Amino acid sequence: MSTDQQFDRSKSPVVSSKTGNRTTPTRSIVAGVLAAVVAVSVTAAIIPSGVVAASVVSDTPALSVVVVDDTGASTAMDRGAFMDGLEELYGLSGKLRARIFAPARSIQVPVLAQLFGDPAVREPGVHSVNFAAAGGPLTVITLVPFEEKVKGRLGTYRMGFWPFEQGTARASAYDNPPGFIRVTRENQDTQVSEHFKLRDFLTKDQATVWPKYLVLREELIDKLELVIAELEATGTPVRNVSVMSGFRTPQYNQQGVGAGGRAQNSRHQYGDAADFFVDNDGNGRLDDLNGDGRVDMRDVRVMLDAVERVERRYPSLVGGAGMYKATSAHGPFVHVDVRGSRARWGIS
Ligand SMILES: [Ca+2]
Ligand SMILES: [Ca+2]
Repeated sequence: MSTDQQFDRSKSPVVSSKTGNRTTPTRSIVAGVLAAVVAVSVTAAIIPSGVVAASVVSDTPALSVVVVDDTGASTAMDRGAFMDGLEELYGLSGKLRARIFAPARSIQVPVLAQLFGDPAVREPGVHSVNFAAAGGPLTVITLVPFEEKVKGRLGTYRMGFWPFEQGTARASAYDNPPGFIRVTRENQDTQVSEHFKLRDFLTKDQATVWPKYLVLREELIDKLELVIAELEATGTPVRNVSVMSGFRTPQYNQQGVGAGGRAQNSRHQYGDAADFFVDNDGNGRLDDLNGDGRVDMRDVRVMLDAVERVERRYPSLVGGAGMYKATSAHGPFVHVDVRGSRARWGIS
């Protein structure tokens, strides 16, 4: 069964993640980070070329962040702004390591604006900073505007045309994406969250063409991380998740449209869908998650049940989910997306 049947039910626009319940995971991260800040002075430095340096300094009881730009001027942030920034930074899962911005949009997260500097992040690109207070690199991604796609291409990378461009989009969730992440050989391993890298979501074609371009939504990454956390909390250890299919350019998606295949308006074209499976043993197929000695739809069900619990807890991340059987081409897997309304298919 394809996702086509589900498309007509999804008329409502994507719900902003800001309306979600952001209690436990984020707060524990904030508390953890604050503990680290109180314990030691922490320094962050831009990795590639120095735009700003930032220090998080402890001055108990007041905490402040001091940011130094490349002219030597320093700016202090108060504790409240720092707290707000951190809570925004890591998503509902507390595990995001990259934030994605449209080029026209100024950075809404104060701590990021301070850390990265506004001029630097207005340039489309993948900007990383080693932020020790957060336990590792953080990345601000500024999108290449959608309008830079010409005749279905960006440079030599083929993308095709989105449903809205072809006049077939029927809901605001199917508007053109705001822009693209430029993925290079050098930045493809950038960690977008604890478990995922940029490369995990790339369309699986045009292997020799660089740079490649990617549509990816933070809400999807956040949801995948929450599903992993849910699996772990309920007795399924997760050391490796394989994303079989993340973003699909429209030209690539189109090749598989048809009976039993991909949907014309597949969410994969919007960067908010992933077909994935837990693969701790790294053999390229789903593991025996329920421990009954077989790999089948019951193991897909374990993943789906975790998705259901995550959606109940975080209504802002609601979306589609489907179970898929093994074929000669692939093992069983689950599809999830964050289209903004509930859709289910292939459930057994
Ligand atoms: Ca496996
Ligand atoms: Ca099993």
